[in-house]
Amino acid sequence: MTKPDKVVWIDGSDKQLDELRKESLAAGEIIALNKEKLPDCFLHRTAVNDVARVEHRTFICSRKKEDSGPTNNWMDPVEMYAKLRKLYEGAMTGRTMYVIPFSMTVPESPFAKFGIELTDSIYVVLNMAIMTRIGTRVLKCLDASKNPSDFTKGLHAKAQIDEENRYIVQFPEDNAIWSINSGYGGNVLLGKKCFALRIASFLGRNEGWMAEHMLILGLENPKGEVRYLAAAFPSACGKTNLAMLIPPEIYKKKGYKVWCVGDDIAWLRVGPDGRLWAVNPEAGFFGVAPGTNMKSNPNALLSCQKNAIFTNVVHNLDDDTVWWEGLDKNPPKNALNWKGEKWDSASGVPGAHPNSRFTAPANQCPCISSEFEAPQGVPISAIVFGGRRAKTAPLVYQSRDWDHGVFVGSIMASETTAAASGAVGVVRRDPMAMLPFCGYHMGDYFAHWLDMGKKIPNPPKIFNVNWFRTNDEGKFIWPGYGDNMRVLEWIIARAFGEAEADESPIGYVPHPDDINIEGLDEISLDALKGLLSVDKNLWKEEVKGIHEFYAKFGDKLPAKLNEELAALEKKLG
Ligand code: SAT
Ligand code: MN
Repeated sequence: MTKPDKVVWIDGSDKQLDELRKESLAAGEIIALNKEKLPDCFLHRTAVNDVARVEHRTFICSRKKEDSGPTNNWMDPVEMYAKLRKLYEGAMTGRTMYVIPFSMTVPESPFAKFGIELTDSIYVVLNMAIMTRIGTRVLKCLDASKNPSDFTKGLHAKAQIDEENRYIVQFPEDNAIWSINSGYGGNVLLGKKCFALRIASFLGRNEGWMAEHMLILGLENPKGEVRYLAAAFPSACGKTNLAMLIPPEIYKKKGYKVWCVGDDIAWLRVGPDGRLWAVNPEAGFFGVAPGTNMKSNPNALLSCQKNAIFTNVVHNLDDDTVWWEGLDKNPPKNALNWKGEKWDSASGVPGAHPNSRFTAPANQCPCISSEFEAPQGVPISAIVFGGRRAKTAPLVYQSRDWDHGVFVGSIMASETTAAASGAVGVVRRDPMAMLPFCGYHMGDYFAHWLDMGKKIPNPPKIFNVNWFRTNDEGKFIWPGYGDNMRVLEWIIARAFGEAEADESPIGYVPHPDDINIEGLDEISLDALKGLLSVDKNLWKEEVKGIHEFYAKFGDKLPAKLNEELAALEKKLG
């Protein structure tokens, strides 16, 4: 259909990847960076119209419309295939098609799922080589696998990078993903959102497991015990920062450590011991660059000092390094912006795109967990939901039980970010941070969550956090970053029944004394009280919004969630 001139099978060897880098360099698709300062690192610029996920052009083409649901775009698969076939016709003429066998999680893991991505972009090959396990090693496992649902077929063509004809399409019943007219991140690295979330969430429902938009981290206490939590936040709300958090000095001194298992996606299954176990299906980080610095996230910065790909950041021409807003206070003088234009930092116009990214191998992260590639994953003691909310949501609260926790996840709302095209800063409902990533009807997804609760004999406790509450001047009250450790400590202690809490209409909130603010000068006990307060009037407003949102799902909304909503209304008085 796409009629490539050449077909190249990706074997995953360094030799082949090196040759591809050379070809990509020669074609001007990537730029080599400083060999001493950033060894084996490259810069790539996407087309200016192609800088983020495109939710309005993303489709879930299940056979029946009601299986895709009110939160997804849908088209009849027969129609969609026909429409796309025309766009793919001859799209690779004069180009090379790369065949990338890839595996989500280590291919030897019993939880592994495999895919083949066909693409005409070397940038995609090089990114997939970091983000997933690729090559002959995967083909062998794929050969041995007996379950057809273990294999997803992905097709990507850049075509003309034409926005009007850009389509990111999942066919869940066919285990197929077709993507065309984009060359950017989540639209084209098909192992990531398309497969590991949209297709995998559908598989998980059918097979009794969960694919979630969650980071996974391990918190080591001074006794050397490591307790794991998984946390769901919308794109560009700090998952990568939380996953690699460096505890404040007072914690470090006592011997607390945080270990990163994953920063974006978790696949969760009930283990033989009745707990919920999680693996990170990915092999790398595709993190937001702006705001990443030696204070906010040194581990992320250290992860991308070699073998990394930078997309849409500033190019410092003096020493062939990269820069972005918030990296440091010294923007380069002689530089090109993310579009490749001469850039003057004094102009006040940002040089890096707000959704510019680094792609870095996870095993380069200084705090990568020893369990990062453990085939059975890690046992999860707490699930944390969170979003960006200037008001309403307190710093942290705990759900009363699993079902109430599902309710808390289902009513998540967050201000939109630059990770997707469209307006930024608008509050929207984003249940479990899965709004753009659920591969089937969101009402059925809620039912699956409730159902999983019955299947996990020893379920994790469920929490909600909000690092983003602002004061009257619009400034964030909570310092965030490493200091989020103070909240995680309470969460983990609660999960193990080792901490106190107060009852509130929305769930359990810590008593201000329960959050350790030792050594945190910018927060007074009064400010903390404010952060933990639950404003009944704001929550009554919130309830109205939830009613509106729930109405979308009609009779697919599990009755249990309506009961939870009624209970909340009653508690608010
Ligand atoms: O573009 S990605 O989907 O990979 C990143 C994100 O939006 O979370
Ligand atoms: Mn994400």
